[in-house]
Amino acid sequence: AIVAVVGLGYVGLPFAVEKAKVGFRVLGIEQNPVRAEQINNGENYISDVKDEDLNEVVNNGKFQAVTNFERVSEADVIVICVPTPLTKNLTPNLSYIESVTAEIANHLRPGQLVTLESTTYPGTTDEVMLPILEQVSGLEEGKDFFLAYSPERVDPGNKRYTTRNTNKVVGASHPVSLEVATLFYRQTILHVVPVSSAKAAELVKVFENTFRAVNIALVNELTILCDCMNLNVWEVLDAANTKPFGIMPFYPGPGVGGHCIPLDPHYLEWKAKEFNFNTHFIALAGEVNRKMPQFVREKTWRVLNQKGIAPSRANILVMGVAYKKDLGDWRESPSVEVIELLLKDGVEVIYHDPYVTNLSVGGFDLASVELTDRTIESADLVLISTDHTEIDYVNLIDKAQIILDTRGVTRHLDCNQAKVVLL
Ligand code: SAJ
Repeated sequence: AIVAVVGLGYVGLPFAVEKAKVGFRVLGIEQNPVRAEQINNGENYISDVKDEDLNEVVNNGKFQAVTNFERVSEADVIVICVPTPLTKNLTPNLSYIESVTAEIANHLRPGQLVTLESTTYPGTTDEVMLPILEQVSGLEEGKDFFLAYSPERVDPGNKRYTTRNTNKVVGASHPVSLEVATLFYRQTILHVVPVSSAKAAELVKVFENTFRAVNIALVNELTILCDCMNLNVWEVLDAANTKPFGIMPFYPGPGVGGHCIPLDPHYLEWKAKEFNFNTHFIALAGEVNRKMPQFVREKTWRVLNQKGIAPSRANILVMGVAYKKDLGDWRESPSVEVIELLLKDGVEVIYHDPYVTNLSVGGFDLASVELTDRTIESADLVLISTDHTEIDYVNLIDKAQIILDTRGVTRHLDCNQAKVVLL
């Protein structure tokens, strides 16, 4: 069978390589010619994809990338993994989905299955894509062709859960379409969970990420409260976790980054307004999470002042700029926002991140400094902003003058914690 994957980013490329590895012929349709070229040369650009896997499927002819839809009618299944960004005022921008759907509609033929994987508001598949596909092709969904929605659940940097062993929810409004889509996904994914409509599957996805955003906001709010009450929020959370079944593993941080958690809940908020329904949790979670970089900046000031150092004369070593640990993605990273705030205060900031060699923030171009004892000792304050696993935190505590740990990564270390201030 031939699978077309539209959009070869951090969702599409791992999916395409997985399918090609198990024997599907995969036609990648990628609008960016540079990326298409890289793929056909076996050059990998997504860290969750193994270079050798990409090379194997490109060299054995199972996977190739093109930049247009001319050959999409060859495919039995067309999987759409294009971005669904939000505009500045948090309204969904479906332009990518609409344009690729129109292209597919022009080449649609009987027997094809089309599935959407991009995170979007409930209703996109049935209310936006279906009309375009039927009207332009003249074919009938559920009879001539099949349409379904199946959200990706890739967790960037997670080595344990991959595309193959992460449970896959699939939804379609027509029972035959649901049957066809479920069969397709079951060929490469261990556990597929069908639901009764595309809308339900769309809601599952935005709810999952809303759940994370709300719970992260809850522990962030607790952090600010503990700061007022001079309590250690990490001690409180760890002790609360001793409850049978514990509380979910959510922990404070300098804010919420990445392209999913800060944004996805607003798809639900936007759709709910159609029914004059206010999703208070979503708005509040966004508000609390967006406050955290400012809170880290204020706490940094306080720690410096307690040492008699004016922020404008301080030099700070920031440890970690990626939006979360053990990966190099620093776009929409709260750590970068903290750096920008400190630079505006006149603080001299240097950073070390094993995954991010260069960074441009607030008009400055910074490069990751080499982590020598000298670099650590000469900083007035070391700010741990991303808790990469490979850092030697015991040595960091030993050599640093003072540490502000915004991730609680040092709290269980068996060493002198006198120099550590926890968020
Ligand atoms: N964060 C906290 N405290 C926490 C958890 C996360 O401050 O307790 C921060 C992280 O540092 C990061 C941000 O929130 O800056 C988002 O982290 P994340 O791991 O929730 O989000 P992503 O975007 O890396 O990946 C998530 C996936 N996460 C997990 O499965 C753990 C999953 O929800 C989605 O599949 C994915 O977003 C997506 O693409 O929607």
